[in-house]
Amino acid sequence: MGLSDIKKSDPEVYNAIVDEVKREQEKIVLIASENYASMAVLEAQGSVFTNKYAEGYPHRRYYGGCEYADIVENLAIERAKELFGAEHVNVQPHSGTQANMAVYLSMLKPGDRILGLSLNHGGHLSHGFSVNFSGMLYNPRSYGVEKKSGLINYDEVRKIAKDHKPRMILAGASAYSRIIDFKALYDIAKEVGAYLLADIAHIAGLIATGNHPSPVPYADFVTSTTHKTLRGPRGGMVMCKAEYAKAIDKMVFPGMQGGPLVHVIAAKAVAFKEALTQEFSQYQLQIIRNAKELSDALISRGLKVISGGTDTHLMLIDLTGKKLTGKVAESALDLAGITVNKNSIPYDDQPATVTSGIRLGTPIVTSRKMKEPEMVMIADLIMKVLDNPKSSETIHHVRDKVKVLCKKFPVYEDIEL
Ligand code: DSN
Repeated sequence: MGLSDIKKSDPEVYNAIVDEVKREQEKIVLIASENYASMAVLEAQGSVFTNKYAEGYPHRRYYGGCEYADIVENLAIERAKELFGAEHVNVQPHSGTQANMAVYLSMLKPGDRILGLSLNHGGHLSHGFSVNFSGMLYNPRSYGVEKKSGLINYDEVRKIAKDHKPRMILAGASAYSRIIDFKALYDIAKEVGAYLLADIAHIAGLIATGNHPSPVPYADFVTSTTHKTLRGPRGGMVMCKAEYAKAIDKMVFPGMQGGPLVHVIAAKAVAFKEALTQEFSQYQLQIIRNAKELSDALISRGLKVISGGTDTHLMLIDLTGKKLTGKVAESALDLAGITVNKNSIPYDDQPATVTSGIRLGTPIVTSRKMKEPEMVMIADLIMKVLDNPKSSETIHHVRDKVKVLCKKFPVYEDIEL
């Protein structure tokens, strides 16, 4: 990947790109929802397909000259179907929230009741949060996790579903570290006559490789982003049973989007091909192994992990025992070269801008080929900062160690800056 033209024409943007490359190289990024896409994905996303309008679907477009756009969209669709065993796939949604919106708008009427995991307990904005369209247009209620175990109690979900009588139940989370029982949620949905929408954005890579049970055989709709564990470009997708295919396609375009981002769809196709390889399965397994190792190492060093550990790529740390807020921890760790995000923990008494927790995930460090020994080193570095978040000596010491570790696991060897 070369940057010689932008270097001449727009030094301000060029410099920001160079600094971002350095940031990604020189910091240990543990944001659970991020990943570093392959150079092939970046090349497809940076390709001439950014120039093309292709409203419509392959071979049914509203513009001439779509023959190559058709090829990449069909490749993305067919590969996604193979990857997830889905009956129908729409790869045009620009984001995960827009994928969810396509399902809501095609199946629900304003005012219909929905039921999803509470944002404060690890759910997502688009699962019925009050200031999101899903909470504004529909009548939401939420289920949570148990205070003691940190786990979803499916009997409790059933009780709430029987009381609220939702038209759609949302499964999926952005800060829940344990296996989600999609079959149990499907059974509950059917008992109360609701659709099941499984949003697998965080765990799509784990599901595609059999490292987490798949909702695809049950759920009426499965949505995802393509850039988290799946390691593709930033974007969304909808999978559904064949009977809903027409309604979903019509709602994505022309219902709520105009031109699809063909360059992003090309990059989705490339990512799905990568995800179909044996190497990708191994990679997903290592993501989980790394998360378990990091979680165990942090627990043995005195931190509290919600639910006592993880089955996936992420963990949620309760900092109340350390008398630290998520906000303080996030900024101290970032100064030391370790990027995480503050995150509410279940039953948090701090506002979302402060929080009592941080969320850690291992997709990026695993993309950098780090393994269990590095997770133990990272746990030590995290503890040093959390034990002394105000000490500039500690921050400098950890920052130096982080730089050395990052040098051993380079990210962008092929970029000519
Ligand atoms: N904002 C994403 C996350 O960080 O989990 C979810 O869309």
